[in-house]
Amino acid sequence: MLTLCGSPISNYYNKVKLALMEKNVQFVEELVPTKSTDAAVLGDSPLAKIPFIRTPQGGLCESQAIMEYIEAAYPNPPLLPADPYAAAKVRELITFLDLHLELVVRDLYPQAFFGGTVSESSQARVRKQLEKNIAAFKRLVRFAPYVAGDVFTQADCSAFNNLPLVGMATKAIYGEDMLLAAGVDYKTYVKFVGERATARKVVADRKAASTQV
Ligand SMILES: N[C@@H](CCC(=O)N[C@@H](CS)C(=O)NCC(=O)O)C(=O)O
Repeated sequence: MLTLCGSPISNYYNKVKLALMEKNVQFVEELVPTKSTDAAVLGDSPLAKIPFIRTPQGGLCESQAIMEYIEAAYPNPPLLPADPYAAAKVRELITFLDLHLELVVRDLYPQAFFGGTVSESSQARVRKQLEKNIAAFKRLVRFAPYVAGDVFTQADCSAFNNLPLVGMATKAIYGEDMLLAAGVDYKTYVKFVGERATARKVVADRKAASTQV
């Protein structure tokens, strides 16, 4: 049995959780806070980031490494196309979502979500980077109706949990949702994917956990 460790308020935790549920993999959840100094946690996730999983063979961190493990260990139903090029295009899109959008906008979270402040120079730097990266993402994303095309893939596990954060954080800091402003209609997409039972469970668990913190 797999154990998914972290918190249901984390977008990367929910990326993996959505994939596990889509694949009907049996797993249990264990609440582990970020920035743990616990030796066992650091053994599985040396940067103390969440999520990480515990497998019968040992621990594993980094959400995309976990996604690849799950895909290989539980191939059905697949969340990557069989065709190597199509599968690589899904991975490419995940890189844009996780690295070029979410990781960039993350610098705004202290002020957007946690009552802190982000310097004006940092705000300006992030905005410039995001303008470029959102335009690039727009060239790749399909919304047809899923982010990579006509089937639900790993990229949807990332998009469903990351795109709303990009929208909310930019709206909070700059007064405009930079995705919508660039013509990326992720809201229709999130509503569509949000109708899946698996996505509903992710959202319900996130809301329940958010009211506890
Ligand atoms: N690249 C990592 C990112 C995970 C990540 O940043 N998780 C956040 C929570 S959403 C975290 O653990 N933050 C605390 C920290 O970075 O110390 C992944 O894909 O798993």
